[in-house]
Amino acid sequence: MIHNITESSEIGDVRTTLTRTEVQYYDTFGFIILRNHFSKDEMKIITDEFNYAVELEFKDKPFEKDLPTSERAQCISFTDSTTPILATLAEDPRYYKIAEQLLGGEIIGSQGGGCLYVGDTRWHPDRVPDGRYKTAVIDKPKEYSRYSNHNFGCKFALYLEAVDANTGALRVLPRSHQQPFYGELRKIPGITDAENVHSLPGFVCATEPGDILIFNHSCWHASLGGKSGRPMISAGYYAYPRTEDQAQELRETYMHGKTLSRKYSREGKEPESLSEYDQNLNQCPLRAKWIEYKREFGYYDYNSESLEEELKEP
Ligand SMILES: O=C(O)CCC(=O)C(=O)O
Ligand SMILES: [Fe+2]
Repeated sequence: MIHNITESSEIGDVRTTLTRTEVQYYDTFGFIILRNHFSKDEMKIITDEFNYAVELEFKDKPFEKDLPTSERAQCISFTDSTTPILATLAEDPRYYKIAEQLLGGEIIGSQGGGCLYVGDTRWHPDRVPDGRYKTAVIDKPKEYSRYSNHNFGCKFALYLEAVDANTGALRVLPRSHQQPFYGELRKIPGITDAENVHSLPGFVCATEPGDILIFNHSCWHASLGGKSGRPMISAGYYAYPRTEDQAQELRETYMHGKTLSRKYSREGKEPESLSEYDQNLNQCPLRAKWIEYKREFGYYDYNSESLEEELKEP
């Protein structure tokens, strides 16, 4: 029984490591749910801060609850000065220590963010498709797939309201983080189409507030039936690259992230100046290290014009 494999901690237990069996479960299936990772009291504080962040975010441009999908993400940013707990969630040992364990060594974290989802989410992994950029490995044989089973990164998702199969819980395709399954899914015609969210045999990660879901960036996921404005907080980590291919993929990932944030932002462009997070005014040493790593892999290098250049013709 799964319940015996993944431990349910006592409410409010502070867990900064997983058991060996939990890591094995994550490695095998590509995701894991940690029950009661946050206590009820903590969830109250987190939810209050989140609601404040929502208020600030949508003060001038109201949330669009009638959009058909979340294609245009309605994201909420956190800052050290306005929402200090959420702004530093990725630096909480209950997150980053577990990420280090799952990614097997040095990691690169970045600021978490919030989202109010609208409608279903189509099937996708959180990884840049092969060959998306001109800079992608070019002198490899045609059948070469840059994507290996390298444990590229993971995401921590915290849903602030109970979600289940019909109300927007994340569904995942267990083991789809591994080749050849990952690549075979890419070949299924229409797999990422909106009408096919129902069609694949996903495992439903129903959660209660306080539970967190961790999934491998390569694991395919989707969701169905969420209410408009379904709140979620996420934080992502990458493994520090160990080979040139991995370094290249991370560079492309940062580049792609900027493209997406520009495409989906309401302003149609990325912010001009460093975010408050990246200024690290409180001089958090962990954050300072991650900022250096991000600099090393080009996170701060791209602007709209050079991105246009880098993007392949469709
Ligand atoms: O909750 C959802 O509907 C989608 C979440 C997702 O795709 C993600 O966090 O990467
Ligand atoms: Fe995703």
